[in-house]
Amino acid sequence: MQMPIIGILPQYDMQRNRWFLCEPYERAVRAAGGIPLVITVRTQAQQRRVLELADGFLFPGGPDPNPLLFGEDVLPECRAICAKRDRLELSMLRLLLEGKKPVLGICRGVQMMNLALGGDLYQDLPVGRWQMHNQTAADDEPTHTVRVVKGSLLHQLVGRKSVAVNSFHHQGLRKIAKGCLVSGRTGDGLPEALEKTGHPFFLGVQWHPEHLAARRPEAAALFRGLIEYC
Ligand SMILES: [Mn+2]
Repeated sequence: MQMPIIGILPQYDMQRNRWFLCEPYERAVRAAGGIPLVITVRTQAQQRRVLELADGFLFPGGPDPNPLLFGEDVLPECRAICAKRDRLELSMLRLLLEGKKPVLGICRGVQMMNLALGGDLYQDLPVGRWQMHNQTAADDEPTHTVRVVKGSLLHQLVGRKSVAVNSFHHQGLRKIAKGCLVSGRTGDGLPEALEKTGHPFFLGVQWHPEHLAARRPEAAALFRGLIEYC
């Protein structure tokens, strides 16, 4: 499809009550040939209408999903929670699971995908037990590797057994939702990529390819894949 419309779920500034979107997401979508369309609608009828309108969807990074969503009380290690985003994104993901339109989730995005399908999260990845996942290095500096499962969608897109990625998360995928494949993991076994089997393109990654896409073809490939599957 020529110039597909990519519906992007926005971020939310809770101090100023503003929806916003960090530029690298929309830049990466445009560079891959898509037209970014930021979605803030909230009723389910409005969401269904937007679902018809957009050809593919992007769920970006953000604060911690509320652990109550997977039946756990909030631990002290859990950080900011944005109920507005939790509600909108879960609802949109559930609607998207009924169809076959391509969906790419980034960081919080992959966590919400796992929750929407019935999985859960570690509320915190303590340093010492896990390798460093909340880097202080620059946004576009890879700091850990992810081993890619042969034959997965991720493997098809990046074309390699391992990718070097950046990492800005302190939570992680714990119980993996039924019907999903962990297509990328770190050396210490943390899931970093999730795909839904039987869906042409329902892929989430725990890293931030939008910061890497300008210089690294294997990061740009995720956005190109999203556009190509539209
Ligand atoms: Mn990581």
